[in-house]
This record gives sequence, C-alpha cells and structure tokens, in this order.
Amino acid sequence: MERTFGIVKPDAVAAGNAGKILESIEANGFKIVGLKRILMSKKVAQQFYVEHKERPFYEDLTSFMSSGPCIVMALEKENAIKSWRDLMGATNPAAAAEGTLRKKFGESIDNNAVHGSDAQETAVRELSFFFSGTELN
Ligand code: FUP
Repeated sequence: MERTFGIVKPDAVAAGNAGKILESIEANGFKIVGLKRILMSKKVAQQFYVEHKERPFYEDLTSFMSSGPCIVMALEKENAIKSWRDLMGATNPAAAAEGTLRKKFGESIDNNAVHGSDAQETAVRELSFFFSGTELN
C-alpha cells in the first residue's frame, strides 16, 4: 500500500464540487486516511509550493491557493501516487483525458480543481506538511 497527498483546490470547493470529487476518489478504490478543510495563508501557500519559486506562475498560484478554503487529503491505495495523478488528469484541463477530475471540474491551467504529489519524496513531504501522525489513520 502507498500513500499520496491530494488537495481539492479553492476553485472546486467554491464551485461546490468537493463532494463529487471525494465520491470519485472512493469509487476509484482509494481509502481516505486523512482529511481536513483548511484556509492557507499566502505564506503557507508559498512554503508549500517553494519548488516553483522561480516559475513565472508562482505569484498567481500562491494567491489562488490562499484565496479560499481547500480540502487536504491523504489517500491510500496500491500505486496511490500514479493512480491519483491518473484520476486527476493533465495539469491543463483542456488537455486532460475524458473522465478525469481536471477535465470534469478544472476551469483552466491555474484553476485546475485538484493537486497531487508527483513522486514518493514529494508525497512524504506534502503529507507531513499538512498532517500530523495522529491525523492519519
Ligand atoms: P501538477 O503536478 O500537474 O499539479 O503541475 P505542476 O507541478 O507543473 O504545476 C503546479 C501547479 O501550478 C498547477 F497545478 C497549476 C499551476 N500552474 C500554472 O498556474 N501555470 C502553469 O503554466 C503551470 C502550472
């Protein structure tokens, strides 16, 4: 079993799509082992996305991620990291495959409904960034 980290981003929460996304996560065989609704400060968003610090979209990305509440999740499944990225679809919803969450719920490349860790080390860092040990079970 593997664990990964995911976010239902502020656009999807504001649009009332969080329930549908959680339903789809469970329907695709993930166990939700950690879950909470949070509001990131700009500072927290900057720390979380620090690896994108030099990218041109860093300012807009961190403003967007701190613009409203989001839902952070710890997801467990065999090959959870790849499986969650497959369910999310391509970063740009316009390029995402039919049936993926970004295709269904994403509005644009910056408002793309969901986040998921892209590798094992990232998953470990991102899970521990938002969850303490007793919050994962
Ligand atoms: P992903 O791993 O699919 O979330 O994509 P990236 O790590 O490349 O990008 C992280 C986030 O930055 C995306 F979810 C949305 C945002 N982004 C932009 O706003 N513009 C871009 O050109 C690329 C990414």
